[in-house]
Amino acid sequence: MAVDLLLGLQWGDEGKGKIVDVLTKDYDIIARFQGGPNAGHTLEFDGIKHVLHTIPSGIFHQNAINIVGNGVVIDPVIFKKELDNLKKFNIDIKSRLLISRKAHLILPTHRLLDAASEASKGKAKIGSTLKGIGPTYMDKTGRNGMRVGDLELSNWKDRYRALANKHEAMIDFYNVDVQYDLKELEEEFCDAVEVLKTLTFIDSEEYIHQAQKQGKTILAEGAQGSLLDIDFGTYPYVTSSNTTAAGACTGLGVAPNKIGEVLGIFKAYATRVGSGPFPTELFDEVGETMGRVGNEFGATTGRRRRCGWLDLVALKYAVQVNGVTQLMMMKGDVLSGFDRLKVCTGYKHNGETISHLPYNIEEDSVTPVYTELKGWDKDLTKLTSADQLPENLNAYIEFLEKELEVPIKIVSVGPDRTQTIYR
Ligand code: 2SA
Ligand code: MG
Repeated sequence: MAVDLLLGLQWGDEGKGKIVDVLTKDYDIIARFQGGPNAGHTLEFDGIKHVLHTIPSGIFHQNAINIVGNGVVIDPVIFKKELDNLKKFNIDIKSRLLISRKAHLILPTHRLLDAASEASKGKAKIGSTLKGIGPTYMDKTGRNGMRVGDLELSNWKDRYRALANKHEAMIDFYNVDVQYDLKELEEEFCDAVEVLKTLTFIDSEEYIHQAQKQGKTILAEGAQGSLLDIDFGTYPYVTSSNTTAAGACTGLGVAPNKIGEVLGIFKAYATRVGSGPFPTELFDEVGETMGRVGNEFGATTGRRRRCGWLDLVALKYAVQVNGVTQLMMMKGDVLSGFDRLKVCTGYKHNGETISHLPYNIEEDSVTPVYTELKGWDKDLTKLTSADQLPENLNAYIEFLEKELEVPIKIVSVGPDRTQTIYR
């Protein structure tokens, strides 16, 4: 069986966690392929809200196997906290959650390096989640990293020490004010490593290959969004992994010809957390309302998310880079009550109107060109089927489908599992 992908098409926080949870009933295996505890995947059902960071969003389903793939970076300390939060749900973690030996480890000093790097950048900081993501991927590509499989070696602490020593020298080099008690952090790290070691480590590419041969259905769950991709995002204001479709191939060891459906998920408006360009950002009451009604706060850091109109230029780019075959529109309910809605369908750039994403989308380089559509008033949160959607929302959806040339198959009308409409 081919592996289906579920990807965020904007700057993250599109609602991937919710959709994976909704779709898991159709899949045997859910696999994360990139990112780490910078992600905040929010799931709501039975009146409880869960936030996952490293653990795949299929964990609440009894029959699904969840895999943390080789492309992911794991912080044992945060991982342990996630496991602690799950304890009360009596999930058989050992048989349902499998970890790739090739996934890299986030050390406490990676987190400190992230903080030092951000502090040294001053106003130009990336606005990272300070989870050590960048420095860990730097060690991976620099061929210095520690992997989960290394924890099976008797001398793993020596390897840890050698890498941490190097990091300490690098932190000094930054010459910024980062306060820390490394001894305490190391104790916490070593305790958490022991917990991690109680889980099942696997060669996940082999496991997935065999599962495919046996006809198992597999969904690869992306984290962050396409515009935060290290290659195709708004560099340098991006995360340090490939969040796009190709990242699932390298992050799980799945061949490109074994990829099936590519499910692209987007919000009916746009948000961004952290620094970096955002052409359709709103600084007025409209943006403020989107943030308030949509509860737009970082699920990992609690930071307020910036809000703006839907950017179809950027969304088309993401659809193209990922080869999206089906779209899912989230948070349409948040737009209820606006008289008119704007959608960015082009940019003014160097005196021309363009409909593709140029190299630079910094503020003074592009000005959005908007198409206006009629809004709707109806509260969508109680709707259960597509025939109940208000006319103007249908017109909004059809406009987007025409522009993006991909069908919108799911319209989400609230955070709960049940608030999901199929078209
Ligand atoms: P990092 O920590 O090195 O990956 O940060 C680099 C940039 O990537 C952004 N980023 C994110 N953007 C949206 N959502 C993310 N996850 C959390 C959430 C974020 C939070 O679900 O809300 O709680 O703040 C996420 N992770 C990374 C980050 O803001 C930087 O712009
Ligand atoms: Mg999120």
